[in-house]
Amino acid sequence: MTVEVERKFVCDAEIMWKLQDIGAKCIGQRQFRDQYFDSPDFILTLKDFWLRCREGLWELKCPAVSGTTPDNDTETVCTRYREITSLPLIQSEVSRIIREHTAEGSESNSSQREQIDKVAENEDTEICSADDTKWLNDLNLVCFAEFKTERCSYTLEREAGAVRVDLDQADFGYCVGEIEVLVPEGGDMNAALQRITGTAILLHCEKKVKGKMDVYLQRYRPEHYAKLLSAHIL
Ligand code: TPP
Repeated sequence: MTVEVERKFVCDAEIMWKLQDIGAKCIGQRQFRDQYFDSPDFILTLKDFWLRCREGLWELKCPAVSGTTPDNDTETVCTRYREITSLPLIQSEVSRIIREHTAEGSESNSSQREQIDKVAENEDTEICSADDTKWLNDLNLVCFAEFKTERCSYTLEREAGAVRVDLDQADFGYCVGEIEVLVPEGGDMNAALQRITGTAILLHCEKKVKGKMDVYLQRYRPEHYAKLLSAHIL
């Protein structure tokens, strides 16, 4: 399993020149549509889990750092998420989170619990295709955000390894840059944080900025956004 370490930055008109100046190579441009899912009462995102389908590929981003308040700047501007991309693993992890949440409260009934358990054990889903939505219905998951992104990707070779830079333009009128390093399980997290900070300094892009989802929810899902803000997720 890999951990995605990422820092977002303001994507201004000069950014492409700055990337060229520091020797970053453009590795392609593509467009994709993202759909994000959660329960109607936001069980996943209030725990900082992000379930996404991007062009038929599923991904679950899970918080990779415990809830302690970091005291150094590098840590606060970089996010770290463990990424799960295997659908059966995603299904069992999501049903575990929902099951645990449901066990904490008293609002569930036994048939709801049975459905959740079925998805966890993968009983009904083994022979399903990736676009099958039955498991989403069984877990009562609904799409809360959907948007398209036009992405230009760059790679920059640093002493300790490559750094990826993505320039994203979302179809709801928001642009953001992302500096990203993937750290394999047990890899050197501090080195990755340093490579990202070093790149942000080289690009003169040290100002903290909102992500696409932040802006999307604030605009189109204010109730959800307010809940995430008060839970200190966004
Ligand atoms: N980014 C910041 C700066 N703070 C956060 N709390 C999050 C992200 C949490 N978060 C919100 S939406 C989302 C996550 C992990 C899923 C999309 O992640 P992102 O890396 O923005 O998507 P991508 O670059 O893959 O489009």
